[in-house]
Parts: sequence; structure tokens; C-alpha cells
Amino acid sequence: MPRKLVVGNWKMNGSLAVNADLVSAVAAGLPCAGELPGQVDVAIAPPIVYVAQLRQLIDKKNSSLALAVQDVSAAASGAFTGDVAASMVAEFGVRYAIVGHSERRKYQGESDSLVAQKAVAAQQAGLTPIVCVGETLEERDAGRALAVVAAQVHAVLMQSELDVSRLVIAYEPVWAIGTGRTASPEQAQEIHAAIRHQLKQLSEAAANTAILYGGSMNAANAKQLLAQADIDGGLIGGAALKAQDFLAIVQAAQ
Ligand code: 3PY
Repeated sequence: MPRKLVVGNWKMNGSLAVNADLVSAVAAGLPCAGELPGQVDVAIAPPIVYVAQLRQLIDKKNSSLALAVQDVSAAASGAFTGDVAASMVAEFGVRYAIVGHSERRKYQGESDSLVAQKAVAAQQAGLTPIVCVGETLEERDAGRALAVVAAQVHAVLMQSELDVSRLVIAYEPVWAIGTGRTASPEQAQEIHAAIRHQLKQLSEAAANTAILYGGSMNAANAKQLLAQADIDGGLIGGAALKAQDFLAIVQAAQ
């Protein structure tokens, strides 16, 4: 699994027409599938209803662009109205599943333990989970940022079925999401280094675990953030909706 990764989280944005334009523009700036792979794996997470459309667009362009989803169910199948199983999205060649984004923790009340179960469900279907963690502003101001993030990571690592070598962590401080505020490179690096240390205590494979920064990463601040030793890529919100900005971030990650 490459340690460098940039994922565009489109959140609840897009339409058939807009997606077609955006994917074409992004694909035009990336290597074709089968070409010498770049150093950075690049993925897009559209709203779930557009996964099939993006699969077709990516295949038609023969692009190296990978697909991700914004969430999966913790269950394999059954009476879970509105949910989508990881095995279902895997049928569309999806590579990554974001789980535990702070917007889902906030609006859907997802707990650390549910997020951890979703990470395991994603792996069991052959996907790589991107587990989002991050503290609120109140928690940071109270000096609890490191402890909060450590507890969120611990909930995932406690799962006995989890394969640490097929895991991505995204540190997204809640106060930097959709606010235009970004953690300083030093603030982000401090948390990333702590996450790496925590992962390494479980497995040496953690040296290669991608730890992404998310939270208003954009074309202007990406280079400085990505220059930090333990920041291996980005989970990109608003800037992923503009091909030029998204590609500039990919470039900064090379
Ligand atoms: C943001 O950048 O706002 C995000 O939430 C990315 O997931």
C-alpha cells in the first residue's frame, strides 16, 4: 500500500454533468492506468449514488484515479434501510472507504466503536478504510487534543480482526472542517507523530501506514503541511471540487 495518498471527499456535492467534467479534468492531470505509477495514489470519494458513474468515467479514460466511498455499513447485509455494505461498493472496484468522518460522528451520532466496526467491515470486503479522527475546538482549548485522538485511534486498534498494514488514518481537527481554518503544520505534525507512535506500538508495519491531514487543506497550504515528516497526504474537502486546486495538492504531495 503506498504511503502517499490524496483523497478528494466530495461530500454531498455533484451531479451527473458536473461529475463528468470534474473527473475528466482530474484524470487529464494524472497518469493513465498501467503507466509508471506516480508516487502518490489519488482517489475520489463521490456521493454513493455516483460510484457507478465514476467507475465508468475512470475506466473510459483508462485513468489511474482510484475510487473511494464516504461511508460503509458495519454490517455485511440485512435489514439496514439506507445503508450500503462494503462488499457492494467493492463490486465497483472501490479501493478505499472513509469511515468516521466528523460530519458523520456529529450528524449521525457515530461512536468510536461503530467507526471501528466499519473499518473492520471495509477490510473484510477488501477495501482499505480511511479512519477519520480529530478533536473539537473545546477539546483542543482544554489541552485534550492528543488524548481525544489517541482514544479514537485506540478504539480501532483494539479490534482483533483489524489488519494494521491495510489501514489509513486521517487526522481532521473538527475546528478546521468547513471553516477555512487549518491546523498549522506544527500543530498537525504533533498529532500525526503521536498517531504514528501509537500505531508502531502495535506493529512495525505502521512505519508505512499513511496518515493523512484533512481540514481545509488547499492548494495554498498543502505544500507546507505535506512537508511534515508524518503527513503522508491529504483528505481534501472543498478544494477537491476544483480540478486545478485538487491537482495542485496532488503535485505538492509528490
Ligand atoms: C474538509 O477539508 O473540510 C474535510 O472535511 C475533508 O474530509
